[in-house]
Formats: sequence, C-alpha cells, structure tokens
Amino acid sequence: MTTVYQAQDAAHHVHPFTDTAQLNQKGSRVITRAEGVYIYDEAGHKILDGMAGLWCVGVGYGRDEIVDAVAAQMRELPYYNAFFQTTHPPAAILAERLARLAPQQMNHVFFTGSGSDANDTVVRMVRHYWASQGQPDKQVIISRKNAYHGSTMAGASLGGMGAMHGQGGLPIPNIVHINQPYWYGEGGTQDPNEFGLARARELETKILELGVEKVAAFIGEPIQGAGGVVIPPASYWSEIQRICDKYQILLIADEVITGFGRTGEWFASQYYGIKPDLMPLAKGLTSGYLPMGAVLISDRVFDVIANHGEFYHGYTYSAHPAACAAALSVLDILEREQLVTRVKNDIGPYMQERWLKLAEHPLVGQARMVGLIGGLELSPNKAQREPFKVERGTVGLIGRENSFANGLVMRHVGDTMIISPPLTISYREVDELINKAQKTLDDTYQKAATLGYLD
Ligand code: PXG
Repeated sequence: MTTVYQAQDAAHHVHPFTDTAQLNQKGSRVITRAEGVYIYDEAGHKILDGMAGLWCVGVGYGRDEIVDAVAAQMRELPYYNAFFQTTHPPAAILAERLARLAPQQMNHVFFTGSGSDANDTVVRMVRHYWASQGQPDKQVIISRKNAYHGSTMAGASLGGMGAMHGQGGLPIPNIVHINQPYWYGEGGTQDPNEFGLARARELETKILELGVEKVAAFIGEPIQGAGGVVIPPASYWSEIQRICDKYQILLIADEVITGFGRTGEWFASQYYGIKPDLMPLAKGLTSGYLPMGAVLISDRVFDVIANHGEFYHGYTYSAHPAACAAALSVLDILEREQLVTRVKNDIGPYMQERWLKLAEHPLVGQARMVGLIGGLELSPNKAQREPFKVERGTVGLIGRENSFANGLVMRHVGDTMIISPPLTISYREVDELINKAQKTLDDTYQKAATLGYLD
C-alpha cells in the first residue's frame, strides 16, 4: 500500500543517484525518526543503521546537546557571512579548534557547505597556488579510477566513476586518473604490498608522462568509501607521499569519510602517516546534523595564497553560524566521550575481530576493516576471488535487500557489502549487527544458489 508520503514523494521529489521510474514503481522507504544507532520507518520498523546515515552520523542520532547548541546559536545569530572582512564567534572558535586537532602542518581552514564544495574549493585553490608562483601551467590534478570526490562538476571530475563522467561531458579539463590500489579486485596473483607499490608508482609514471611542469597535485581518499571501502595495501600511501615529495606536487587527502575518528585516529592521514597539503572534510564534522564542509590548509599552501591578493572564491554558507555551532558541539562529544580512542582501542578492535570472521562464510571472498569502516567481498568461489557470472552488483543488491529485511542498513557497491556504523555503537549493538550480517549472508547465499548464480 502506498502511504501519503510515498505518493507525494513519487509525484514531486527527484532523488539523488536514483533511477526515478524504478523507484516510483515500488515507493520510497520513509524514515521518520532515529535514536542512537537506530532509524525507524513510518511502519514502525526499527533498523540498525550500519552506515551512520551516509557515512556521517559519527556521534549517533538523538543528541539533544547538538540540537540545543544549534537552537541557541540560531536565536543569537542565525546567519551572517564571512565575506567583506567580517566573522562571528562560532566561525572563529571552530577555525581555531580545527587547527588544533589537525595534523601539525595544517593551521588554517576554509569553510564550505558540503564535501563536493570542498573539492571544488580544492581545485581552484591548487591552481591558484601554482599560478600565484608564476606557474599557471601547473594545472593537472591526478586522481584515481573508482574514486568518489562528490557530485559537482569538479567533484565528479576528480572522481573516477565512469558512469558519472558519461553524463554531462566530464571530466573537466586537466584532471586525469590512474589505477586504484584495489588488491582484491585487481591484484591477481601479486603480493598485496608489491601490488600497492606498483599502483602508487603509476603516479610517478603519469607525472613523467605529463611533465612535472604540468602537474599540480594528487588527490585520493585514504580509504575509498563510495568505491567499496577499498583499503589500500600497507605499502601504498608511503610511496605516494615519497613521489609527491620528490616532484614537489601537492598531496590532497580527501577525508570527507575518513575524518573525525572513522579509522581510530582523528584523520586517516595520521593512520597512514602521510602529510597532506590540503584536506577536504565534511560528514563527521557535524555528524550530519547540519550540512557543512571544510578544507584544511597546510602552511605551505596558506603562505602562498594568503600573500597573493584576493582569492575570488566563497559560498554564501561558508562558515554558517548554525553549522559551526553543530560542529563545535560534535567536537565536544567526540572529545568528552573519547570516541576516537574508543574506535582505536576498544570498540574498533572488537568489531574488527567479529567482522573479519565473516570471511569464513562460503559466500565471502574477503572481509576487511580499519577502525569502524569495512567491506565484505561476495564471491561464488572464494579461493579464486572470482566474480559472479551475472552482471556485477546483482548479488550485492540481493544482499542489500536482505539486509534491510533483516533490520540492518548494510549497503552494497557492486558485489561488495560495506559498513560504517556510528562511532558510538555498543558491544551489544555490534553483536546484533554481526548476527544480522551473518543472517543476510545466509539468505543471500540461499537466493543466489536458487537462481544458479553460484555455479
Ligand atoms: N569526498 C568523499 C570522499 C565523499 O565520500 C564527497 C567528497 C562529497 O561530499 P558531499 O557532502 O558533497 O556529498 C563524498 C560524499 C555513497 C555516497 O553512496 C557517498 C558520498 C555521498 C553520497 C553517497 O557511498 N560521499
């Protein structure tokens, strides 16, 4: 039966990343409220949100103190901008606080409205940085296939999603893509660390092919999220850092998903021991309570752009006071409840141990997890890491539907199941998540077998 909300939605709401005709045949799932790690739909189903919304609700749902902080800020000053030589208290306080939390070499921040905006800012800032130093030809940003950096023209161009490029004539000029460090899917018989080195060295090959005088920067997600939680081999990031240093090109770590404790460090750059020049952030910054993004800026970049006149760039909602208030409240919670070290030393290791055991399931070719971000590769033949013979994503989609039916939000990217729960998840809730994931794998195995997908 179609509910009123479903009918209104089908009649007028165009959803992001959605086949509209297909959705409207069955109707949207209507989520009406949330508490802790659970969301509730309008029929009253309670569902464990294993994705923290869209990778963002780090501190969990139902945090009245964030709501109160935002309400207080909106009563005091609901809006003012940071253009024309003005600021306001929450912007100044948040900038100082982020600089304190950020890796040592980063002491400045530019505020945006989202992760996509942050990456647009990055493209403009990187090119402005080199042009300001008399090198306007240093324009090319090297990214990776299967990267996700957002949905604006620049974000989608930096991203390495072929389907997105196909719509709208992307990428924009001077953005190129090398291969990703996806050992499970593309590593063949190579040792993971050798494969990681080989994939990192594609950066050097590309720089030499283009000419270093043309190359401005390299961008990567420390762990690819939307691409299927691709955790690179341990050898990968240190080699990328070495190459960026050698050729003096800027290193951009897109920490929109991995920032604010997801890996058990404040930033995944610290987990991998790299020193980025620019760091786009969003999601966990406000735990999704309000939209906000940011770009952390290293001293190297700041010293140039701060001393070369006006940078003609900014958004109406850069440093929105209410979003700043939400971020400050989220940072209070992360610090007071020590959620980052909890992911590193307590709930993270517990969940990893249980998650990695799912690899024993006959349908699972690999289980991987860092901090509280993980993936499960589904395969009809785990020993060979073989893909299914049906179209990629067919079995993954069955998995996602089964997972919802079992009361767990676990997503699929192709035939990889992915998970990224709130950092506040309890031991009991981890057990529930794992049990539901196990049942989902059983159900999916059954269905795939019935349909002949395991032959
Ligand atoms: N960078 C990264 C690494 C992201 O994951 C963005 C930038 C863009 O952020 P905004 O706030 O503009 O969405 C993202 C966003 C998915 C999915 O299906 C992932 C994202 C967004 C929507 C869907 O996993 N990540």
